[in-house]
Amino acid sequence: MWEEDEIHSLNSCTLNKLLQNKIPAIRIQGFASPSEINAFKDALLIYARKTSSVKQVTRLGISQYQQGVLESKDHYFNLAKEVSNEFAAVYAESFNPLTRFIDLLSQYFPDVGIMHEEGYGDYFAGVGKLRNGLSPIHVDFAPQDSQGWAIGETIHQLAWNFYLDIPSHGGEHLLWEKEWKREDDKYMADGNYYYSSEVVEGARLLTVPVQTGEIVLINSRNFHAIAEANDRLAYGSFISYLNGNKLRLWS
Ligand SMILES: O=C(O)CCC(=O)C(=O)O
Ligand SMILES: [Fe+2]
Repeated sequence: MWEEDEIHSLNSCTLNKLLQNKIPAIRIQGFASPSEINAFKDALLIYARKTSSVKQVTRLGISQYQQGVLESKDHYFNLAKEVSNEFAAVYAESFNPLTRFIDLLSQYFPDVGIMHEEGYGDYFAGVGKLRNGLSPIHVDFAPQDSQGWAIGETIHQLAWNFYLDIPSHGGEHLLWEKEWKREDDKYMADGNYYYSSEVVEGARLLTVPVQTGEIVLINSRNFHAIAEANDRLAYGSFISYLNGNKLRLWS
């Protein structure tokens, strides 16, 4: 899979290689100034609606898995409208990392936008994740659990995270050189989305240190986890590569 271990900056070539799973990650530095980061962090922590899938994560915003797959499509898209309005207020008080990121990607890819569902509207995109403890081994790949949704047609899936507050110890991103296949689900924890460590046995592990202020993009079909940390705050979404050479963001 990976042709090299190095983590490169963003350009058309690295973006295509990440989609093809030929490199492990892309790192973007200097995305926002320290004052923008602080303003955004404060606004996010005050206003964003808190929802949760596991006790280690306080989710600021919603997720298609938690409010959609586990509840219903109607529920997710009703909330998507409401929460997108709430987030517009958060951005108005600080800056809008979502449109800034879409503009940045658009410099390297012809067609980038927010994911849309026929008959329902736009997906919500851009969720905050405040973590305490470790995040277990998992993958994020919509065709695994989202048949009947437009994202079920995802060909490649990336995740981007803008790190807003990273503790000085721990919180590294753990990335295995192993792409999810249906048969791996035999290692899935009962009734949950994560896996026992047997699933990555023998696969190469890359530990990616992350820092406040930077963005890291991964191919989220690979197994990944986050090392133990307290009050680790990140913001981001998924990016689906779809037929017609499109990139579409959603959370
Ligand atoms: O915060 C991170 O480093 C990664 C979080 C994660 O699992 C994801 O964005 O899919
Ligand atoms: Fe993930």
